[in-house]
Amino acid sequence: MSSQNRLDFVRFASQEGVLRFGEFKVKSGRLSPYFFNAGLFNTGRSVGELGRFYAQALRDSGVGFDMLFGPAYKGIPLAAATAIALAGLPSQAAEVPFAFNRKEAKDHGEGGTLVGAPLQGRVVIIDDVITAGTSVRESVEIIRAAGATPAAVLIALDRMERAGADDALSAHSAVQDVQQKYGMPVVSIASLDDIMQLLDEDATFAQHQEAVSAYRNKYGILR
Ligand code: OMP
Repeated sequence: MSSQNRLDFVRFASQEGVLRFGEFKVKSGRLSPYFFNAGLFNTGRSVGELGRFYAQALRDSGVGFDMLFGPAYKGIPLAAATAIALAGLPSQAAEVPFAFNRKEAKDHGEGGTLVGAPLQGRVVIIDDVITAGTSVRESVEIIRAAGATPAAVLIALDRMERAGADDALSAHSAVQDVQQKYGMPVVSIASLDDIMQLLDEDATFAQHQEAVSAYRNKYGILR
């Protein structure tokens, strides 16, 4: 993705109320000056636009893939929206298979926990944000159990923050740990760097700049 596209994405997320500034307790227990709530892409227009950003980021990454996987629950509409957007890109094979899992196995009808296209070939996992990597780990297990290969993780926002407790910060982020552990790339539409650029360029966000910079200095991965 070009830096302009990434900036367009964080601006879009902010306009939709998905990216907010303030004080938010995140999964790690940290108090973050911003939060990205992908569940608020909740209209046909906005989720369609989101799918186009995911599709473009995946295409620009050059990652080879055969299908998409969206982990339940949040990954399900993300995988569908991205598959639709990919199918509309010029010179992309029109069929972009996708699958997702259920959280609870069904014991009637078609049964099982997997829905959609059969998991096969190189599979891209689609998610919103990686914090602890829980959802990625579960997805990798599901994909491997089906005999397919996890090829990459595609996320909306890379928060670029070091994992671990305050008194034992890791040198790496959860995203970097996922890349290292599974030997596959994590492609993001945008990152904390792009959010900081938005704050820098747009005077309406000026009051949040200091808090986000301080958070980046405290928890950000080393450059
Ligand atoms: P993992 O699947 O364990 O990596 O967790 C991802 C979680 O990150 C989601 O459940 C969200 O609640 C959370 N999250 C966001 O969605 N956006 C943020 O900006 C920050 C977090 C977070 O809690 O760190």
